[in-house]
Amino acid sequence: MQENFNTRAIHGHKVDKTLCDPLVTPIYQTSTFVFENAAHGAKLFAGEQDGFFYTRIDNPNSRELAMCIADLENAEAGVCFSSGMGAVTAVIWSFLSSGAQLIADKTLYGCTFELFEQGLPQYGVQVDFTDLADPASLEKLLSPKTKMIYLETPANPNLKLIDIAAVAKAAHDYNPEILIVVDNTFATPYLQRPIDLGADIVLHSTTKYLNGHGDVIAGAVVGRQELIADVQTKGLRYFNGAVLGPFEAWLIRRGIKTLPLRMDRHCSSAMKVAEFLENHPKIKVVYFPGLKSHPQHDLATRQMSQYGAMMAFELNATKEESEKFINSCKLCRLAVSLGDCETLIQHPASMTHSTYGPEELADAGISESLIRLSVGLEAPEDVIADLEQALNQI
Ligand code: 7XF
Repeated sequence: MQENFNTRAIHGHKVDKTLCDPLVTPIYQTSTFVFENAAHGAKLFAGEQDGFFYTRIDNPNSRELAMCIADLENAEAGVCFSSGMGAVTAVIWSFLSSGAQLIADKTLYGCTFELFEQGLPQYGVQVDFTDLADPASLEKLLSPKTKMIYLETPANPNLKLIDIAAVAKAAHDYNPEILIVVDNTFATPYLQRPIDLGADIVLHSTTKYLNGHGDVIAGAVVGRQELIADVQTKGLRYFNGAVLGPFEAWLIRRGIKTLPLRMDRHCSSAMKVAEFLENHPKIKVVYFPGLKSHPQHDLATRQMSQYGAMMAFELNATKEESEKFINSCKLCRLAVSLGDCETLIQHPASMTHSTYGPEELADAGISESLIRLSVGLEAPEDVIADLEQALNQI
């Protein structure tokens, strides 16, 4: 034991790690890990031996979470990020370079759209937006430069679906090297597993259902081992450095334990809310894959095990009345994000999708009057009662 107070304050007494076997993996809140000796450090850096040495490179909590999500998605490997956008950009930087062509569906989360539309052309990447729900439109765009196809299904914010197996088959028949990237945030692996349908890479904003409690921003990417090694070494390690902190990883790992229970409840409540809205005279249209009126209800039944808990709708009302309706909701909180215990309501055209111009919104099938609802875990009759009283205000 050191004699000096300052030194004792720093090195103190360390608990004997062999005395316990924690049920839950502890939070490894440390930036660096001590080497056994110089040779050990050199081996870890050279990749000749597995182990943790610096939290930006890898950390036990983020690795455990990444492996858990990969397992649930039937993927070989995974890597976590400090945001969903960190995950999106890491995939882009890892696989696309100047001269490459990216074919993307035109209905995407607003910041993903902005990255593709404004950001990537700056680096010489050709981006073609199309409606991937129409397989013929994809075949027209495929070219020797096509490196990646990117889609969300169900798409944010209008719940458009894309047949993952059909897109993967058309692209891979043309060139098996084309990477099919699916943002599976809205469905989660509990409802839909894109890798089983032919996708190469699946990514998530784990901010949403996987964490499930509205208290974390994070992302993840899963896929084949060799692809994830690229995302980890290029995308994460030096292109964007958007590493997930140990505490956030720990929280999301905890959230995933109840993912199936939460999703079952989210889905059954959402069905009740969607039916209520569809039958209300002040509602013009409801977009929810579980309703028979959804144009792709059959695809939803084939591709997803349940219909999720995201929906969008339009009122038979003026812009001012729609705004009054949103402002009148009390239990349904007026906020972006989704997949939380709390029901969240928001206006995509002026919020999550304000990166789209008016013509781009129309082209992407995002009406200016669309309202998006993320049905939470409250008693569904209370959510319905809140929507009803808000509808009564207009
Ligand atoms: O970086 P984030 O964790 O916020 O995730 C980005 C992201 C990626 N993919 C999809 C399908 C998403 O929905 C998001 C984030 N969406 C939030 C929303 O639509 O409410 C962002 C609020 S501005």
